[in-house]
Parts: sequence; structure tokens; C-alpha cells
Amino acid sequence: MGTPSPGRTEPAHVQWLAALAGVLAAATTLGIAQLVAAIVAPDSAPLVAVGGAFIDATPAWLKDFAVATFGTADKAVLLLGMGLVIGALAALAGVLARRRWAVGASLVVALGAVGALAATLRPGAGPTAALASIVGAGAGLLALRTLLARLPASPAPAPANPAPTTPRPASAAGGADRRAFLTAALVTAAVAAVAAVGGQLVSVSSRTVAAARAALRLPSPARAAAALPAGVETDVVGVTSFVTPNADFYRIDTALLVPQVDADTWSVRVHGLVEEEVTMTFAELLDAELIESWTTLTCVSNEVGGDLIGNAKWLGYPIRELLARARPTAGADMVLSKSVDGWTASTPLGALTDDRDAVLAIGMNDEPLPVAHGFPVRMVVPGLYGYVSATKWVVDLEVTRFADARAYWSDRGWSELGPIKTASRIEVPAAGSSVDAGTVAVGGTAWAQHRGVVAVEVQVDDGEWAAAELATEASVDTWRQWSYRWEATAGEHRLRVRATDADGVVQTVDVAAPAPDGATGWHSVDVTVR
Ligand SMILES: Nc1nc2c(c(=O)[nH]1)N[C@H]1C(S)=C(S)[C@@H](COP(=O)(O)O)O[C@H]1N2
Ligand SMILES: [Mo]
Repeated sequence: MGTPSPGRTEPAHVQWLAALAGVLAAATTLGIAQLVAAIVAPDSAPLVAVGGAFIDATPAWLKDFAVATFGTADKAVLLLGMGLVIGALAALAGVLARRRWAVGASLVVALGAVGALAATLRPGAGPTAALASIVGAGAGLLALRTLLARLPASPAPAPANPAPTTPRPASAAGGADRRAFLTAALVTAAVAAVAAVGGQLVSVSSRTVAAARAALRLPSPARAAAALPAGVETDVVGVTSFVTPNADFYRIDTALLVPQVDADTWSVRVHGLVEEEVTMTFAELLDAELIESWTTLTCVSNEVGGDLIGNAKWLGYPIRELLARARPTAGADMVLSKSVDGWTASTPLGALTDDRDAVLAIGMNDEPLPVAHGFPVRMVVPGLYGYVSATKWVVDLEVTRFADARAYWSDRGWSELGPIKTASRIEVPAAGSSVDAGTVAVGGTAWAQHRGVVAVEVQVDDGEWAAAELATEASVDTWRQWSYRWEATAGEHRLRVRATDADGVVQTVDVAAPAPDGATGWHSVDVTVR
């Protein structure tokens, strides 16, 4: 053991190197765990499992805040936040472990245990779920010990305990130590990085699924979508395109890792309050009479004026046909759809059995569903927010009753029912922009899915509401563009917009936050006219 010299002051850089050792040990833990997880079960990686558990613990207000603040980057922000917290704890573990191995080491063990526990509790976790965190933590401890052994011995902890029960890594003193430490640090960093990248490469599932998707030829529909009427788009430059390209389509879900589902073994099971259980495979789906339909999907977290909305042509099998085969029994009023990752949505049975185009979709804008949008099969139900209807990677439909079952977001403070509220937004001119006095083209989009938009009005400052010109309606299930010619005079002005749906209901002025059942209020933009 090193000579105890209680009065000796520690060189500050040694503390920093110990902290670095801790951070590198954590990186080793995560890298090795990533590699092991890639082999046994991708979502058992500790970061993924802990992040997933954190997301599942998210109440309505926090989801609302995260989406409002970070939009669809919410997952990246969560991972970054976890990285910072883990980094800080790991640095602490390094400093502590150098003074008292057992204390620092137990911090690493605790981090591994949290990962193992989270992975074990994930929906669908297998018996190997804890393995990645355990092996990772083991590797982390080894790295920590190896690195600390190359730092000069720390001053003895406390005179009261002159003979520590746990041996501290032995060390000689001097500059040779530092070089040895830095070499070991580089090697450790390289091992961690190679393991993490290797994990990505070994994780064949995402490549296999991407390849299967690329090879898939969509069947032609038994009922093709009507061609889009001329005039669905206004001629105002800058208004969002009527069809949202798949690559630009917003993505909202709780999945930190996009589920990789094998279409060859995929099936959906209809059960619960039914006369007959029905199972449908992907091959059966491809052979069925599919329909195409235009439906605009909207997220309940969309703020007034927000962009968590997109419109696509979906190819799918009508859910009412599937339910007709299963024959729901009297008393059933809801279908609880479940994703392969355990996420659920509760959809009123009526919305799935009436004549609207509620489908098990396999195609999006003439392509197989993108993996992030639910490959191989997702639900699309016109008129309802995504959280109560649009289950991606869907594998199970339980016919049940609202009185007997609750869906994922209903348990976290969101409303059980989620009909899309009538809304409209101004896209041109952009908020805060400057335009020339004279005739200014104003334009945007309005939506009231499954009812349809029949009027849009624009108000300048506190003037009279004036009718906007509506673009042609493609279907009551899609959004509708509008335009307005504004005779603008110099000065600062505020433009407001509101829509009226086919029930004659004018979009409410009352301001509501997205939680619990969708934002309301009028969208406005402030513009400078020169
Ligand atoms: N499996 C699964 N499906 C899901 C979700 C989810 O978290 N998990 N989120 C829903 C929500 S809240 C919305 S708004 C839509 C978004 O679909 P998109 O990502 O394809 O735009 O998916 C729905 N389907
Ligand atoms: Mo959503």
C-alpha cells in the first residue's frame, strides 16, 4: 500500500484523471452493454431501457412540455440528458473509487443494477434482459480498476481506518504513471468506442428489416384512391404541400429504438369480446382486398399553429372487415390496439366499424410503411388523434370496453377519447416577417378530419372577419388549404385565422393547452408591412 501522508495535498490534475477514469469506465460499461444487447436483445441496452422507463413514467404535462420545447427531437434531448447525468455520476465514481475502491465501485454496480432492472421490467423483456447491463458493468469495473492502478496513490482516507479492508489499486509515483495512465485511457476509450460501433454493426435486425422493406412490392389496391382534384393546393407560394413526403412526415412515439418487426412472422390477433378470434398474417394482408385513402394524421400534442400533422395516401385493409369476421359481442365499445413494444391505444369501436376508412395500413404514399412509421403494419383512423388510433407496429386488437381497459396515454393524464379538434394555421407570411404594402398573399391549412372544413376566415388586427378562399377539398378526412388576398397598409399588423367545420361549428377562441385532449385557440402571426 502507499505510504499514508495525511497532510499531503493532492495535485488537482490527479483528481481530474480519476474523474476521467470514471467517465471512461462508464463509456466502457455502455459500449460493452450495447454490444451484448445487440446480440441478445436490442432494447435491453441500459440507455435504451432506462430511457424507455423514463418515457413510460412521463405524465401528460411533461410530455406536453418536452414536445412543445423540443418537438420531434425530444428523444435526442432525453439521451443527451441521460448522458450528462451518467457522465457526472461516473466522474464522481472515479474520484471516490480512488480513495475507497468499494465506494466508487458500488456506484458503478448501482448504475449497472438500474440498467438491469429497467431492462427486466420493459414490456416484452426476455430472460436475457439483464445480461447486457451486468456484463457491461463488469467490464466497467475492470476498466476503472485498470485505470486507477495507473494513477499515483491517493492520500490515506481517514486515520481512524488505517488498514482499508478493500485493497486499493497499487501504484508507483511519478510521471511514468501519467504516461501509463494516458495509454490505458486511450485503450479503454478505443475499446468502448469499438464495442458501441460494433454493437450497431452486429445489430442485424435493423438491416434485415430495412432490406425486407426495400424488397417488398405493394399489391395494387382493390379500390384505388380518387385522383387528387386539381386545385387542392392554393397558388400561394410557401404553403405546406398537400401531400407530406414520407421523409418529412412528423414522427411521434415512445420508442427510443424503432421496433424492428419481421414481416414474415408478423400477425395481428383480434380477440376479446368477439364471437370468433381472428388472426391475420402479413401474407394474408397482401392478398386481401386493400383500399387506398387520403387521411391527415394529427398529434394531440400539436400546439396551435404547430406542425405535428401530415397528410398521406395510405394503402391498407379496412379494419371493419377484420372486425366483421371476428363479430364483436354486445356491450363491446372499444378496441385496445397494441404495438409490439407494448404501447396501446383505445379506439371507439364505432370509429372502426362505421364507413370511414380506418385501415391496417401497409403502404404510405405508394411505398411500404417506413420503419419509423410502423413497418410492416400500423393503424390509421380518420378523425382521431394519433394517440387513440394510429398504433404503429400493431400486433394485437383486443375488443373490449372503456369500462374495462385503459390505453397508454389514458393512464398518464390524457383523455380516453381523442376526436381531432377543428384547427387552422397561417403559413404565409411567416410570423415576424416583413412584407411590402399592397396586395399580400396570405395562405395556410385548416383541418377538421372526418367532418370537413367548410369555411376559413381571416382577421386583420381587430377588424371584421373576412372569408378566405378555400382550395378544393380532397376528402373530409384530409386537411384543406386556404388563401386570402390582403390589402396591406404600412405598419405592424396581426393576422388571425379560424375555420368552420361541416357541422357549422366555428373553431373556438378559447385557449387550451394540448393536454388532456388537444390544443385550441386561434392562430395569429405578427407581420411588419413596409
Ligand atoms: N407503437 C406506437 N404507436 C404510436 C405511438 C407510439 O408511441 N407507439 N404514438 C402515436 C401518436 S401519439 C401519434 S401522433 C402517431 C404519430 O404517427 P407518426 O409518427 O407516423 O407520424 O402515432 C401513434 N402511434
Ligand atoms: Mo400524438
